[in-house]
Amino acid sequence: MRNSGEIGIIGLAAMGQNLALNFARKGFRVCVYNRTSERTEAFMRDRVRGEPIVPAYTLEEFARCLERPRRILLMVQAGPAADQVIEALLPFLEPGDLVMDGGNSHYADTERRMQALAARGVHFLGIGISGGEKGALLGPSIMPGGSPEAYAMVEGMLTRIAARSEEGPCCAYMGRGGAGHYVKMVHNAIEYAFMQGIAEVYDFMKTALGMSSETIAEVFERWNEGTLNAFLTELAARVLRYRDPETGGPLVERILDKAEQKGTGRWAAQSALELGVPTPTLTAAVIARTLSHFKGDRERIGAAFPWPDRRAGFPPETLADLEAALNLVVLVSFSQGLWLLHEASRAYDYGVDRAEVLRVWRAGCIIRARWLGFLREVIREDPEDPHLLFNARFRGEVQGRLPAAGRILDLAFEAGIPMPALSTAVDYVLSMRRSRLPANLIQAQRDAFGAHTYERIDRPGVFHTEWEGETHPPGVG
Ligand code: NBP
Repeated sequence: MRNSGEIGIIGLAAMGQNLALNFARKGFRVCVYNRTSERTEAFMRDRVRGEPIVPAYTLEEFARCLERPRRILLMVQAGPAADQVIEALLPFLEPGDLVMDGGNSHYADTERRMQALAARGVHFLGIGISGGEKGALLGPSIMPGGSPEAYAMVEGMLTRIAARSEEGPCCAYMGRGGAGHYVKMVHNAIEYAFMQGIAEVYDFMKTALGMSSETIAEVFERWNEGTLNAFLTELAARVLRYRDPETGGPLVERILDKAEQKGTGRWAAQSALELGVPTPTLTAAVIARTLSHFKGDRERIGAAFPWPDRRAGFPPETLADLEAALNLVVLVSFSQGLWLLHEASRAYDYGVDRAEVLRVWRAGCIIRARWLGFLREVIREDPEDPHLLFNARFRGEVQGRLPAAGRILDLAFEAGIPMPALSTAVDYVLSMRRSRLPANLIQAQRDAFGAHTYERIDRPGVFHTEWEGETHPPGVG
């Protein structure tokens, strides 16, 4: 297949293999390369069954295998590995070729790589890909960012392998520079928050209501029929039903309660803090994973910190309240993520169309949810407003669920159940609807101890006051 490969894939771990098969099964001629040749051999032997896939065992051979301009998709570990592959590949590239990074790279790395390759006349796209291994094979959600010219070189191919919803292929141009990876990062942050919300209501049902995994699975299945219809709701039910072949009991109850993360949720929280956008629920989900790691400390403190057992006497509407609470977490998480995306797009000049983002998330990706159609309508009503909460229909959905969320938080406190996603979601709404917050007292104190100045509500200007009494913390001696 010398010079005839329409697309080249570097990196043949789970994602690269499945994307190669997906492209090939859609009729594209694919060349593949992996640093360790045994992996390439195993892929060709175990998985390729007549699809138009040609292996290359050196980068030179790989570059020769592709038609010009070359279109190359990197599916290697994010971070230094992506830089190393690009560095090694460069001698074999020509101006006009296109390199795409489909890994979970940091958006700032993507911008840096894009500029470095542009200096050599090579195009670069940062592509967020969601859907996990199965999605890669059967149709992922694809979020490409970079120059429109570069995107035009692969639009036809990417939209062919993407998942499809009733609104078309789940692949669209996300914007300039690192927009694709930024959007994927926000996707993952929402995914963290959605999963945290699910984990919290599961904990409530198990710990406070004493329900079995089987019964909780039934509840998630029922919720999946309604507004909470979503990949993650469905998956929660499936996972809860799975029985451990060794013990016969639910496997989930045998799994160590330490949640891992690969960094995208943390990057989103860091970016939000840098841009000054409050995303408390997205951040709380990252922190909850971090906190879960301190298992030994939790056990030690818990043993010395008993909580009264208040399992009896829950009102009959508790399950309906819980469903409303999880809906609230989902809605608020999306609104925080979409605000972040709005501000990032402005700050970095991405030109992101958030309605298109929501369309691309409608199938093939981990945060696929029924709410996305509604959210897209809301955004389209006023695309320039950063806040979904300013939209009457969105506000109605949130407002109607707040009392239930409040009741759940009361009961959770009594039962000693932490609900960081739910409590931050409620706090966020309460804070965003308050025209006056107690930040005035914070400003007064800052001015009193550090002469940091303040503004007034009754006239313009910047003020400082010589506050009376001791305004410095006393020293020793
Ligand atoms: P991994 O993230 O586990 O990466 C393994 C691949 O990277 C192998 O092909 C490995 O080659 C290659 N690699 C490494 Br590690 N260091 C390299 C280097 N210095 N030079 C060349 N190749 C190197 O694979 P994955 O789980 O398939 O994910 C691929 C990318 O897609 C990642 O960025 C990931 O974050 C992203 N992603 C993954 C998922 C998912 O569900 N897994 C979903 C969406 C996005 P070797 O065989 O020689 O070691």
